[in-house]
Amino acid sequence: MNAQTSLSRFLSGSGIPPNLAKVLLTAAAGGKRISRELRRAGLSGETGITGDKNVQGEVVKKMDLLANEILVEAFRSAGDAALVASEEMEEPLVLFPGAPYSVLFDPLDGSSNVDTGGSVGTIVSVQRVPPDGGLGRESLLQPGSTQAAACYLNYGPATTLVLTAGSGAHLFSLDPDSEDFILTMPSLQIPKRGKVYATNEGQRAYHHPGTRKFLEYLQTPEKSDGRPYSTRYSGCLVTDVHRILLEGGIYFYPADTRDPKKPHGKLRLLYECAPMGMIVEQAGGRASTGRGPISEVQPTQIHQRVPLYVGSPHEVAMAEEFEAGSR
Ligand code: AHM
Ligand code: MG
Repeated sequence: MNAQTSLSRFLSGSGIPPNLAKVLLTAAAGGKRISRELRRAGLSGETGITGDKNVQGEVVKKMDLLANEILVEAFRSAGDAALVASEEMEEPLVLFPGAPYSVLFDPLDGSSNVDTGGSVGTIVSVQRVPPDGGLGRESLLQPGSTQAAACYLNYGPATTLVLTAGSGAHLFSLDPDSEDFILTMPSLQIPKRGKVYATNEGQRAYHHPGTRKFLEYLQTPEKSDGRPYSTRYSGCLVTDVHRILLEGGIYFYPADTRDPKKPHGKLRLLYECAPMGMIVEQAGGRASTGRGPISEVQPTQIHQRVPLYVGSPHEVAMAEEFEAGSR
């Protein structure tokens, strides 16, 4: 593939089932619209909050809702998703019964960055509709290992799309002139280890002892193995994982004691952790709850939260040892 392979050309030559390719193209088209709206948000009055809270009790930004509408409408007009579920919708929405795939998304990940010019993202998980064709919310309670595809868009200085349909993870850059996604890094390989960690250290007081010990270890100088690590934390999972995918290291959002109603941390399994995990694993990295692979967690609720440790194999294995108390 050369530098001018467009997303549609890549997908049509990739052996990905045409219906699945279509779902990924719809997600990319939605992402393109979100990227456009983000660039003009300050002008169009789409900054700030709506005054409402979402189903999870979190403050909703105007851009959260706009991004959600854009994606729902993209899938509605494309006709290629049976069911869509989102961080911003309490219940899944039936769109096209009979379509072979369902889609779950976080329309605007890291949206607290929008008003201050920071990077944000979109995360999409694509699931197969179960063979019985049932479209209840239970049909979406599938472990990450069975995802058909996943992608994320990072809206930073450039808009970047990273996708996998189970054979490698591939990076596309949005060409602002042609408005095409162009393949710029095929078959990504995450470095086996890195020099960076991303986590919200302000929450240290709420961390469990294993997490604290892990952090202390990363921060302790030891020239022979490259410590101390550096912190890079943007407040956007997509942006932080994107850096780690390219340069190595670990992102983690652990279980903590901050909110007794959220004993498993903050991030949602089905539309944040599972798809980001699939992408990183397809690039040779790992995604864990700290106890085992994210991809093996059997979901019990659509908006379920899990602890997440994702990145280079070396750092994720180390995190698991600290969380298990074996070091
Ligand atoms: P969001 O989907 O509502 O934006 O929440 C997820 C975000 C992640 O992108 C980010 O890593 C994390 O929440 C930041 O949370 P905190 O402010 O607790 O560090
Ligand atoms: Mg999010």
